[in-house]
Amino acid sequence: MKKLQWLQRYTSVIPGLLIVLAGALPASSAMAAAAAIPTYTYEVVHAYPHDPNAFTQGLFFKDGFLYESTGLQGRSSVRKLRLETGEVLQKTDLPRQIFGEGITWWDKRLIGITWTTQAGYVLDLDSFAFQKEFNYKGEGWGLARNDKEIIMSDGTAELRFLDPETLRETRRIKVTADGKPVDQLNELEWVKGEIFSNIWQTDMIARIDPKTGKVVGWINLKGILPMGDRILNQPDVLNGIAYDAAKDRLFVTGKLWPKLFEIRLIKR
Ligand code: DDQ
Ligand code: CA
Repeated sequence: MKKLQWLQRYTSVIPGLLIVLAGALPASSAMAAAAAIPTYTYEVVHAYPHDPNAFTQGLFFKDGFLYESTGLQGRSSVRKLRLETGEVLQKTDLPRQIFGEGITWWDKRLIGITWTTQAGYVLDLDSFAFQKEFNYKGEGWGLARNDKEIIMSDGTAELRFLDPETLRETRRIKVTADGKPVDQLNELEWVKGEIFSNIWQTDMIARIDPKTGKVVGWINLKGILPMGDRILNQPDVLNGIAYDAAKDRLFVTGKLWPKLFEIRLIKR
């Protein structure tokens, strides 16, 4: 009897208490919403050697080879690599004043952008011979492509789409997760209808719906490069995603990383 009275008294209070608690913790609803975005971890399928002096800024895979651009003033370059050995098969240095950023390709051309010079360059994809320069406003960070367009990041939460022939901007999307902008979008890759973008200075890759700009998945690569291989408090962060569509292989590396990994995603 006593127990019942106790129960009656307190059950009437509990709903009110919950409302008060929910109001006091606005983060809880945001966390619940964040939990709705699927997260992925990874499994390393292969680890390959990668030049630890390459400050990786752009990466793509084409016809059996990796192409990489590197940054830093006076150390920027474009390279063609053998995946299995990391061997540099071909290389051209960019002018000293240029800080190299993302690269992609279209037909027989390799297209690259630079960090703060508001200028990009076009090279012959086979010979790496310089063809022309083009311009854009703002910073240049990552580049990627799909069947119709070139996609560019600039450090903000916006992605630009460029016409592959004129290299002029045609439109933009804003990238959001739970309605909040996601900035620091860096190296990009088009993977099976989504845009993958690593977030600068984190181990996270956002999977972005190209129509809405919404983040539809987070890939957490925490621990992929053992801490012993990292220079503490240095800029050797995850940067570089390449996809081999023919063999459905996904590659990642980072700035100054001694390794490049083929990974398989695991849904948590
Ligand atoms: N960005 O590629 C994210 C756009 C810029 C990276 C700039 C990092 C500069 C670090 C310089 C450290 C010198 C070892
Ligand atoms: Ca890429």
